[in-house]
This record gives sequence, structure tokens and C-alpha cells, in this order.
Amino acid sequence: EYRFADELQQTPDSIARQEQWFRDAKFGAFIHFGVYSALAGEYNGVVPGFRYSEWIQVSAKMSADEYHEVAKTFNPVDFDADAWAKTFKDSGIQYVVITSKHHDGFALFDSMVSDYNVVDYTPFKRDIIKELSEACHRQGLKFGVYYSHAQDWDEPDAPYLNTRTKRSILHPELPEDFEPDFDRYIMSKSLPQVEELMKNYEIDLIWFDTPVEMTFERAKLFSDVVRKYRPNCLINSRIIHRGKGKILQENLELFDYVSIGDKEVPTKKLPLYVESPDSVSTSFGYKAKGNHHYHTEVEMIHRLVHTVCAGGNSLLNNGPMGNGQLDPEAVRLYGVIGDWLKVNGESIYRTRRNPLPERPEWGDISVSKDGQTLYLHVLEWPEAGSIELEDLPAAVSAASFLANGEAVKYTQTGAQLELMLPKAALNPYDTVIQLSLNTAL
Ligand code: H57
Repeated sequence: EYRFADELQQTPDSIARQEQWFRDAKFGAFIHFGVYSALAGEYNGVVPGFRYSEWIQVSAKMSADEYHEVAKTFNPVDFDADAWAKTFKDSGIQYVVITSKHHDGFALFDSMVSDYNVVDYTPFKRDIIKELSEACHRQGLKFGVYYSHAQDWDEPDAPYLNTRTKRSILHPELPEDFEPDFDRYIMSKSLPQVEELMKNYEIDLIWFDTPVEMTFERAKLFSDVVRKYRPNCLINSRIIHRGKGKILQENLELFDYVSIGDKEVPTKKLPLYVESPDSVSTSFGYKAKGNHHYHTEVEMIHRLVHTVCAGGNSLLNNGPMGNGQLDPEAVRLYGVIGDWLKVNGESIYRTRRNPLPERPEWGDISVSKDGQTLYLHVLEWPEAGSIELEDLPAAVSAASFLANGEAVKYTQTGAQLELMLPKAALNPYDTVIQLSLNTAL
């Protein structure tokens, strides 16, 4: 978990960049797609216990050469960027972030810097980043790329996250006295590839991940190249910070918003604008076998609501399959969220974090940007027939269900509000009540 000091201040530039679209968007799709998608959690009959299928090169102890043999057969023939973008659009998603290069080092775009990419290295030969960026923009979706700027298991010079990732397994051909040189890797691959992405594609956001051995000076090289080509492109905090620990004020010039821990759902309101990298399942990459399960419908909607009410976006991951089709269970769960948003979207999009001091025990609270409308998300329907709100520093002028506009009976005594509710919830996941206020909060 992150620790946030209340006095941290994002730069005016970062706030302005976020306000262009990001703070209103709330719901994005994260996509983990690559060579590992085709393995689907299994290599040579072995299903490693580690839950993330995108880590199979390490968890199945594959050398880089062995992984290359799999990469050479990567051929997602059913990939249809327009079909993906339409599915996301129909589910209420506002932006898409796809792995342009994960820790395995394999790029999903046409790179002049390294031919270890989908166009030059595989029979598929199509530029997935180009096709998907264009399809997303045609649908009016913002488009972002994940890029692993520090870890790269294909490059002997790149640093590793932990001791389980062994250079001697990935690169047995290296002499024993091999001295890795991180800056040589940055200057020869990761920095020039980020420059290619910025120059050659329409990119609205870049999602760096796992900044092992990332100093301020190194991270600044990346933020400078992003700012040089695409001044409006958002940068996430993992350019320099991991998904845990303390955020430093002096690093806030390097990024625009904070990525909290993987699959972390914020439980209290947060001082900086955040994004939660969530997933529909226990893995990010597609997994057909092994230690793996999906979230339920109710979990999905509650996770989105809590994230938004704490002051952030949910970047909800799906792992497409090796044939290029989306995972049907991910599509189904996105659809459930999308159907709920079609009725209740006003309580999510363009809202701001809960302005009251506490989160109520029956659910959570968001507020319209102008502070005039509170949205009460009743996540646990009360058996008692009523819910209460304490410490409400404004008079209520009207209360109604967002889904059908029907009035909700209430009594207000000072800062104490009681709402009388029917026996049954209007929605099995989250029934939203909107309160009009006489004073903006
Ligand atoms: O891309 C997703 C997510 C957004 N961040 C990545 C993940 O792949 C980083 C996750 N880091 C997880 C992690 C922490 C320790 C090691 C992995 C094999 C056996 C054990 C490990 C790997 Fe561990």
C-alpha cells in the first residue's frame, strides 16, 4: 500500500493534463497481451504456481532462447482491433491501456530499435499498437501504452525485481563475470523505444511499471522524452515509484497521477488523484489452467465504486487469448459493469471523491463536480428499511433513485439524515440515490 502525505502537491501542469479527460473518465480497460497469452499459464506441460501468466518466462524458468521459440510462433490471427474497441466502448470504458512491451521484452509495435517485436519476429507481422490506437480513437476512446522501462528479461543489462529472476537461467550463454550495465540498456533499448512510441503513434497516456533501480535522473530521461513529443500525454507514478511505499514530493514533476498497488482497492479517500490497476481475474495475462479465478459481478461493481468514491479511476484488466480474441468471461464481466453504468453512469463519470469525513457502512459516496449532488451508493441493502448519513453539512432539497427518478422519503435533523427505503434493492449490486443539496460540498 502507498503512504500519502496530505501536504503532497501535484504540479499545476499535471493537474491541468489530468483535467483534460482523465479525472472525468473513471473507467479504463487495461490489456495484457503478448507471447505469454499464447502459453495461457502452461509451458511444456508444466503449470507454475505463480498466479500471473505474464510472468511465465520466469516462473517456468525459461531461457531467453526458449522463449524466443515461442515468440516465433505468436500468431493471433483473430485479432480485430475494431471489435475490441467496440466491446470496450459498449461497456462504458473511456480509455484503453495495452502492454506495448511487458517484462519479457517483446514489443507489440513495429520497432527499428529492436527486431524482437510482433512485426519483425512473428508470422503475424501486423502492428498491434498501431491498429488498436486507431480503432480506439475511432470509437472516441483515449489510448495508452504500458511500457516496462526497467525490467526486460531479454536484455542481460536490465535489472531484475527479485532473486527468483536469475540472469543465469535467462541468459546461460553469458560469461560468469558478466557485468550488467543498466544505463547501456536504457540508452540502447528502453529510452529509444519510448521515443518511437511517442513519435510514431497517437498516445494519450504511458503506463510505466516496476521501476527497479530507477533513480530520479534515469526517470527524468523518460519523462523528458514523453513531454518533448507529446506534452499532453499522461505519465503514471511507476516511472519512479513502485505500487507501495512513500511518494516523494520531488518526484511529482516526473509523473501526473499515482498508480496504487496492483489490484488494490482504496478504502479511504486519497489526497492525490489515483488509478487502481485492477483485473477481472487473479492474473493479468490470459490463463487457461492453474491457480486462477475470476471476480464475481458484484465484486467488480463494488471495486469500481469504492475506487471512484476514494478519488480515482479503475483501470480494469483483461487478458486476451493467444488467438487474438478477447477472453469471453472478461467480456461478460465488462458487459455487466457496462449495463449498470448505462443506468447509473451519472454517479461515476465526472464525479469527485466522497466529500464527507467518513465512508458509510452501507456503501460509499461520490459527488458531482459542482458539489451540488451527492450520490449514495447503497452496496449493502438495509434490512431495517432505512439508512443514515451523519455529518452532512448541507441541507437536502430532494432525494430520488437515480435508476427511475422516484422520490425517496427522508428526514433531516441538523447534520443527521435518515432515508426510508423499500424492502428490496432496485439493483443487485448498487442502488444509487441522488441527493440535491442547497449548498455545494
Ligand atoms: O503487469 C502486471 C502488473 C500491472 N504489474 C506487474 C504485473 O505483471 C508486476 C507484478 N510484479 C509482481 C511480482 C512481485 C514479485 C514477483 C512478481 C515468479 C515467481 C515469483 C515471482 C515471479 Fe514474484
